[in-house]
Amino acid sequence: MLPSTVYNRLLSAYREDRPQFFLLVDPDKADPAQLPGFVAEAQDAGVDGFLVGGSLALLPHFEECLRSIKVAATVPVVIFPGGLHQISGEADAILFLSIISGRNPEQLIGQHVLAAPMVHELGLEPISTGYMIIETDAVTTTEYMSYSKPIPRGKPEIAAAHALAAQMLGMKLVYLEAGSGAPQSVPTPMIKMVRELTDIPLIVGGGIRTPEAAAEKVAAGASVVVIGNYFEENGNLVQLRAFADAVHGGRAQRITEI
Ligand code: 1GP
Repeated sequence: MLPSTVYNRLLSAYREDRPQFFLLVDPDKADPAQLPGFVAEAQDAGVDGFLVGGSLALLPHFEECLRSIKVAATVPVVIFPGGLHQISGEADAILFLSIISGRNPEQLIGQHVLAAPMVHELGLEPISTGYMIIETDAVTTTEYMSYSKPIPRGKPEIAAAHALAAQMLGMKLVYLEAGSGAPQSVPTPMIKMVRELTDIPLIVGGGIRTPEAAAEKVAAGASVVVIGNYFEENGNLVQLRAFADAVHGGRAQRITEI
């Protein structure tokens, strides 16, 4: 049996074809006092995990947010770091992200050299992730802050070659990112081609605002669908279950409709 780590949980879900629905919590938009209730509600609705982080940090309460989430969380809580300021032992794991779509050495290896000793010392589980920013009609915060050129959205083969290289380099996850609040999500043919060429879990996020869109990402091959912005509106929380059901049942419409 695989040791119980966050990565092995993701890997088992991938191998057993159980798509996962993760929420992104941006600490700049969160009230720590509200987080335990939000987390409990999300889990009841079927959320499988939480990513916590963001490209910017305007408020100094990252760790407080993590602690508040952990009060109620029974599912993995994973740091999605915007930089070195978002490393903490309060989470279950950290996505050790290399922005492989760009050629900015700081985002490929520089920041990681600074982060690694801290992650090690904290005993935090690092999950090495080949992270790709995918072009949309807007320049997203992720793209701007990372000085990383996105992959053209009409070129699925470029994304697939990057994903394959990430897998060959030993990375454990591939993450296709349109950017938080992006006007378009990652194109379905790109997800499909990355899925066909690789056999590690594939995370897809950015600009997903309907259960149908979430299901479409899963049908194309996403192992984990991440949604942030849409659930920052309180009124949208009633739809959590519809999204969770769409992700969990999304394999049913596989491929024939794409
Ligand atoms: C996670 O950045 C995304 O990959 C979240 O994007 O906020 O647009 O859902 P949204």
